[in-house]
Amino acid sequence: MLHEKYAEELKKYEALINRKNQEDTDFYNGVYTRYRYPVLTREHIPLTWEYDLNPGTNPYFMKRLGINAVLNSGAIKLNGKYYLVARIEGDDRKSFFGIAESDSGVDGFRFWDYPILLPDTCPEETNVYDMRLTQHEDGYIYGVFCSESKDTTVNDLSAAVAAAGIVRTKDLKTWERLPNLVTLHSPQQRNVVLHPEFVNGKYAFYTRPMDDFIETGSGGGIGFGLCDDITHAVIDEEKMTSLRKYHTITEAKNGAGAVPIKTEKGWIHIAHGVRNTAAGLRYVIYAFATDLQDPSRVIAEPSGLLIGPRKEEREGDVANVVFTNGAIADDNGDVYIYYASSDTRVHVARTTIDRLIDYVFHTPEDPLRSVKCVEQRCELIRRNLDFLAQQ
Ligand code: M1P
Repeated sequence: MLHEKYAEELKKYEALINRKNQEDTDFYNGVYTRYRYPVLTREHIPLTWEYDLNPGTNPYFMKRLGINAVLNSGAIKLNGKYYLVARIEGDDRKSFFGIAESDSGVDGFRFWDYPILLPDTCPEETNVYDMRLTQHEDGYIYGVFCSESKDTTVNDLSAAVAAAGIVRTKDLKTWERLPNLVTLHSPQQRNVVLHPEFVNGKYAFYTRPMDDFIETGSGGGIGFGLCDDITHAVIDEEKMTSLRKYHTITEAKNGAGAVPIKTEKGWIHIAHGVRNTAAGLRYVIYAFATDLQDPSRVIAEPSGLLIGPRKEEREGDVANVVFTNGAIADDNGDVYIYYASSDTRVHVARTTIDRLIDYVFHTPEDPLRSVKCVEQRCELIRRNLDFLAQQ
């Protein structure tokens, strides 16, 4: 006999999963369409993951293994279905990955019965999160994620070491764990992305070199490096492809974000950065393009912010976090950008390849000082006023 609460909770759960998403018609910016409801939240977690359904062992129908948040998902389309590999953070603040599947890409995301069970090849690892999914031309789907371990070199229980973990699969069901990425000239890495094509016959990674767990160091930005063998990925030369610059939208880059989208004009990257403000750190999502032949070379870096947080998406002390790990470009040119807000849930924004190209290549370049930002805006206003006067 199931507990009476089970039927009640299941009804709520099914209503949530079956709820149709709607375009937010109040919002307009010409670049992308926002959707009213988040596509993944902690309420999307199946009841079987949190409750013990047997009244014999759970007479009060308690949550046994609670989930705090669902965020920062990688994204991929396979055989006509949209998949998100989400970071699922337990109430214990440790994360794991689960796969949610949808027919539309904007609603109906339902988690598979079981989360991903990664092979436990890394005994010192204490946490994993933020997996980017790359469908590589070698035939595998790769997941590159943040792997966190205790720092055993110092006598400090809170000290951690960040590395890029690598897994691969062909069907999202069976996952092979490969050794973590080694970058010979950067002690730590976070938010690393695998490029979908070989570059000069090698595997190419966008990196975010870090001096320690939090510090990006004196240089910083988005790095780029090649390696011969993905099964023992070592990058001996890491060049900076997009430097961190103070007082620009890319003030402190958090890594390459989503896997780049190939277009006729270049690779389009949708990334996130952190700005320093008097009010604290503020995350932004921006876009830039790299050269088709040499994806380490930035060819356009607009000063606009691609996606900013909506008022109603802001929450608590992480009110300014917007973060993206995944986008899906459909064959018809539609692009779905999955982004997390406030480190609690995943939203979707829809645009097209044409609009992204137009935005990235025709928005003025990232200026270096705030005075120049205003100069740019004045130039736009002047052109508009002239144009209006001619009508
Ligand atoms: O520290 C909190 C942030 O950690 C990650 O970003 P980063 O590696 O750049 O610090 C992300 O998980 C982000 O969502 C989170 O807010």
